[in-house]
Amino acid sequence: MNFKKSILAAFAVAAGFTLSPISVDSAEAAFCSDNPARFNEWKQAVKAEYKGQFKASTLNKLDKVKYSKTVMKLDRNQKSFKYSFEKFYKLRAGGVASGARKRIKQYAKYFNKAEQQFGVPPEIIAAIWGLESAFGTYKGKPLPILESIATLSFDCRRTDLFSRELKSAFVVIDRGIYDLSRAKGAWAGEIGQTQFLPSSFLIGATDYDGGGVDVFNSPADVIGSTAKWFAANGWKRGGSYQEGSANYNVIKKWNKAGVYQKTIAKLASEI
Ligand SMILES: [Ca+2]
Repeated sequence: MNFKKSILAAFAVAAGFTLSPISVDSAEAAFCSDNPARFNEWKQAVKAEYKGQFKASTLNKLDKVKYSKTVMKLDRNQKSFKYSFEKFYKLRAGGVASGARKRIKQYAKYFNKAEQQFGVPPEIIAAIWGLESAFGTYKGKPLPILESIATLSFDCRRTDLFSRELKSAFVVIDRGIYDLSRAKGAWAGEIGQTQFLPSSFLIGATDYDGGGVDVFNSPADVIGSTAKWFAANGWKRGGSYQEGSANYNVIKKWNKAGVYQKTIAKLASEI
């Protein structure tokens, strides 16, 4: 019997659940629900779905993962960017330029290496590093990454997106790049000091100082990995990155919010 159909048939009779069959290009979720009651069954379904594709040890990382009510609460209470660019810039970019210059000096070796290897200038990487985590000094209240991603994948609001991210997280673990089951990040499962989602982390992950890729603790790896992501997304060496340029289009891929994109470009030119 087709596993997915049987799962859907089995749950279709359960009243009170939002169930949707999902079709994701390269990742498929068994079902989704906005009620935590079936989370454990969902985890088993996901493990069955990926059996043979990933090591058992990778898929077993799901066993201890719990449904996160905190993540759901934060997901439902999101405030959209209503700020004008001027206000957003003042709030987010204030004071970042001087910190960025300091890091560019301090980690010149890695910034230079990244520019040579990937063509991405230090000020772009430093602007993002500063905006995303105040150069790793802002920790907030970190949540277990795999728990956040699994909960958002199970939930019906953004199942497609987070089912892909969950699959990417399995790839990261399976290849031994980083054990995300032991890592914490912002509530949507962001990884490291420049806040990669798992799919972006897979593209960027670079080890610049030995010892494996660690974008949580190693500034060298943060710099190398962020630069590699930009190069992989089409960054043109030596090109302008102001609005309308080819490189600005790469900045747009980093973050969907227009005010944030403008902030990156303006802050980088200030640095
Ligand atoms: Ca490293």
